[in-house]
Amino acid sequence: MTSVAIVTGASSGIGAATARRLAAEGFHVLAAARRADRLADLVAEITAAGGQATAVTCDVTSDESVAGLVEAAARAPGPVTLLVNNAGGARGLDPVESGSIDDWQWMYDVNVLGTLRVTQALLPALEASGAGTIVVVSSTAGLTVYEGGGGYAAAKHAQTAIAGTLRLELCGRPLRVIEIDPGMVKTDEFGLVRFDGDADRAAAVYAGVPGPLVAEDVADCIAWCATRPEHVNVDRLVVRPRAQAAQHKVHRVG
Ligand code: 8X3
Repeated sequence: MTSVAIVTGASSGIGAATARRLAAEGFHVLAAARRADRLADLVAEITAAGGQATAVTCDVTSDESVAGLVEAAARAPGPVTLLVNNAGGARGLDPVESGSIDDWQWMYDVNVLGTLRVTQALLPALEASGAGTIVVVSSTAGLTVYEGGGGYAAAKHAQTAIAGTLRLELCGRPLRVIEIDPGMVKTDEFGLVRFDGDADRAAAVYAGVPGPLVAEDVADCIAWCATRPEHVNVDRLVVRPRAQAAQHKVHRVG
């Protein structure tokens, strides 16, 4: 029977790339996100490529919406063996002393409480599958702080804490927890969301960087971790572009 993988934040970037990749690996993918039109296009693309996917409109900040995702999982054509908590994002690059409470609230709600809500809701189905995998897409900002990144780093550190705690608490049950920490990834929307639609500011982050990661690079890492034999737990995978040796050590040309 086909295994089912659930990917949140699947309408763009790392989430969409992960949905495509997992479908190519043979999963039936439940692609979950708020934007139904984007999901419909993604599902059509996956289906045209010979894969299986279902769109599920879902806002990870809503209990009711996540309950709908659980119902969709129950109707899916196979056991739910994989959950990729990918929904998230950054807002603002302000110093802590002037950071916007609204931005910080949004980042905490989506990244942290979204991961908590979706994971809690789907744990029974993942465990019932006999071998469930929970992926938490955090960030190198979950390991290291940087100026202006306080709100995002606080949220990502919290996600990292959730992943580590969950792995301890689930030890002995047929569930594994994988944390993925990408560094600089050039996606269509991460920077636009962070800078409130300012495309120039978003592009400047990657200016001159020879080969930032792209969404498919991270999807590749997620797929590799999630398809290891079930007794293997890749606790944490940190992935950066070669040109980014550390948060502040970025090689730029030109
Ligand atoms: C990685 C983004 O801002 O830490 O998630 O480079 S950042």
